[in-house]
Amino acid sequence: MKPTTYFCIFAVAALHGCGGDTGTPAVARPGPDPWSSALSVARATDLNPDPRVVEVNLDTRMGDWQIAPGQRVRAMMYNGGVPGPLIEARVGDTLVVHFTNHLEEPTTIHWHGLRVPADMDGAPRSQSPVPPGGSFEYRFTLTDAGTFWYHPHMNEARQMELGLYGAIVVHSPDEPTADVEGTLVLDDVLLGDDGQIAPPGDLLEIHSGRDSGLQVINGHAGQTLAMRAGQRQRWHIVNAGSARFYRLALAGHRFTVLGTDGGRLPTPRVVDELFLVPGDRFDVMVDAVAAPGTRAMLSNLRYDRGHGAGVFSTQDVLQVAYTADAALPMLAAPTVTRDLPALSTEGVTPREVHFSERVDKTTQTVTFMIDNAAWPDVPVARARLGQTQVWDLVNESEMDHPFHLHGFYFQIVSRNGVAEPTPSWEDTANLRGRERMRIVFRPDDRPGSWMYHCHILEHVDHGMMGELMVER
Ligand SMILES: [Cu+2]
Repeated sequence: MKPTTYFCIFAVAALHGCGGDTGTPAVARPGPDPWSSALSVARATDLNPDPRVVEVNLDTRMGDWQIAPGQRVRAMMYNGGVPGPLIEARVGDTLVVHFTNHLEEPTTIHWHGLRVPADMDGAPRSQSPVPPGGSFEYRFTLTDAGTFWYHPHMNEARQMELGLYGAIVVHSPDEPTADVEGTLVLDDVLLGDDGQIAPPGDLLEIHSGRDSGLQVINGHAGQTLAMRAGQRQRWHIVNAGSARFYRLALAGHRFTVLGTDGGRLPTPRVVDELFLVPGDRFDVMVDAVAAPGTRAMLSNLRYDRGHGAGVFSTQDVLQVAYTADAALPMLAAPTVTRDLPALSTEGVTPREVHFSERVDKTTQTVTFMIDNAAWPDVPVARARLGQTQVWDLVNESEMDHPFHLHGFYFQIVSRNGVAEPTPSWEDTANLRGRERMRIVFRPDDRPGSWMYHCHILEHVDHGMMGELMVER
């Protein structure tokens, strides 16, 4: 069977209906030829004929990753690819993953953004590592539509830099119409003098996080994405980089944001830029407003993530090349909505969580801390089921720390006392240098041990992680 791809022609209307859209012109809208570029990545093969069960085999092994034409590096791979296979399902489906670890070191799979039971979360204190040669069956219900991803939760800075990550897209029954739908997994890979992925670096790299190297999308450098004038493309974007922040802009185009980490926004939002910290996702529409035969660059704009860390200069991420085909009529703006009320924080005493760092130049070590302690010594935070949690995340350092909470989506209430304009469900959000960010969430099911941490992989590896114990 010919595998479908990360970037494929997707008759979304036919597969999922086109509820939510109005005013769609009644014209045939052929897509371009199927992508033959390296943007294509295999989709996981569903072994189960039951339409409500997606059952896949997934393994980790060492292999050769063709990162650019003529350039191969030794890598860790899911099912022999980087990224791992795209897992696609519908909300309400059961996902079953038969996982086998063929690496020479233990690993786990964390389902970033999926609201799974604690013992399926692949995190420390909730799952034993899968040893070399070992297997584990992950089985859970997909409760939310959106863009998610999977990756190890052990030796993150090494295993993820070496290629262990993949995307998950969970569709809802009322998907808006797009001509083409695909997934873009962003990463950058640092190569050493020997042409291989560089081993973990020095104090400076641990401090800033690995945020340089070859820019890759869906595992390959120097990509080009075809677009037809008038077309509407839907991009599911995942930032799988170790420490790279993205401020994405596509010259001459705007993005219509349908959703973020925890699925749809209350209404779509039209923006010029998408800001993704490590671990972040976006679900966006891109309307092809330029002329046939033209080109546009998807760029990562300059961003300063704080004193002592890197200042990113503008970099090219993806070339967009318009085909010569005549322009299609533009589609009306998508009108999908979601009932997403702001969670009340009334009567809840906020819990302060402090993020800080300590550099010891004598011993050449750096420690990243939560509440003045490094994992595994960070005091356990406790919460009861149904009890609203208001956390004030206080960054005592000058540099940004992208905050990730396992198990539950949160809303950002305010930053430095300034209220966020629109509620959204997030599992990853940037905590800026010296910022106080208030978040609210309610663990109303799934008791157990849940991690919260900085998603700069070098920082989580060097202590910036804590545990939330949710009790009945
Ligand atoms: Cu950090």
